This record gives sequence, structure tokens and C-alpha cells, in this order.
Amino acid sequence: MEEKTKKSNKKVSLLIKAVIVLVVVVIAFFLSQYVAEKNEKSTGSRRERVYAPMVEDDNAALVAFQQENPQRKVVLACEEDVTNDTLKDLLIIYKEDDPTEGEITRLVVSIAQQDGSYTYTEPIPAPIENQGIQFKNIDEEAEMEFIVSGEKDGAAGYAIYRMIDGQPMDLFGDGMEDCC
Ligand SMILES: [Ca+2]
Ligand SMILES: [Ca+2]
Repeated sequence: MEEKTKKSNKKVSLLIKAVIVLVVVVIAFFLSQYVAEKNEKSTGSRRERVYAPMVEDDNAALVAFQQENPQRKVVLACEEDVTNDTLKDLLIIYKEDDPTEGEITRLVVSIAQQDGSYTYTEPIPAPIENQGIQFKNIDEEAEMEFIVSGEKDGAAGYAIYRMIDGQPMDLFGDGMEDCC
């Protein structure tokens, strides 16, 4: 009789151990899910912070550009003062059909003037897809520099520009010729 009780006690303790192990495994699983989700969220917000947002459709400089250039399809337009005169300028990446080259992708800077009008820089080649613009005052003085990045058939590239004499000058870059 005593022997039987001992055996059933052993069974119960084994069962308890199994339940504890199961609970620990379940908690670990949910904890790992939570951590993974949290990491994903922080990566997402970091990306948003790094890349400048697209301006709203009713942005005055964007509307003016589209009215003057109806044949140019805007892909990305981001606003910042890049001429160091406190007036916000607009960086515009657009696609256009070229009679000889076919579809081309270009970047122009719409420079805001004191009288409310805009002047445009000469178009320069821009990445074909996944375009991103970042504003960063790299030398922490004068004009705000900007970084244009993107891809073409999986090849990624970027270049850093500063406005010099009214034109974006390529200061440094890598792989830009493979993605433009
Ligand atoms: Ca400006
Ligand atoms: Ca600067």
C-alpha cells in the first residue's frame, strides 16, 4: 500500500515538472515574439527618421513644377533649405520619356526665390528605383548637404551633393553610375 502511494507521488511530481517545462517554453516563445516585433518596430521608425518624407500633393513648389512640366512624372519630392537662405527648396526626382534614350530618371532642385517664384537647376541623373533622399549637414556649416540613393536591377548606389553656384555638385558617391 505504502509502495503504491510512493509511486503515485512520483508520478505527480513528474507531471508537475512537465507542466513547469511547458509553461517556461510557452513564455519563452511569446517573449521571443515580443522582442522580434519590438526590433522590427524600431527598425521601421529608424528608416522613417533617416529618409526625408515625400511632401504633400498640394505643396506649392511641387504644384508649380507639375504645372510647368506636365510631361514629367514626379517619383519623389522632399523639402529642405539647401541654399542656406532660410527659404525651403524642393528636391524633385521625376521620370520622363526622352526621344532618344527612352524613359529617363532625373533630379532637379526647385530653388525658392524671395518673390515666391522658383528657379530650377539643370536636371542630373537620378537612381531608377527605390529612390531615397536624406538631408544632413555633413560639415555642420553653410549649405545643407543631401544624399540621393537608390537602385537599378538590385545594384545600389548613392551620392552626396551640395549646392554650389546654383547647381547640385557631387561631393562623394558610390555605385551611382550603376543605378542611374
Ligand atoms: Ca533655400
Ligand atoms: Ca554643409
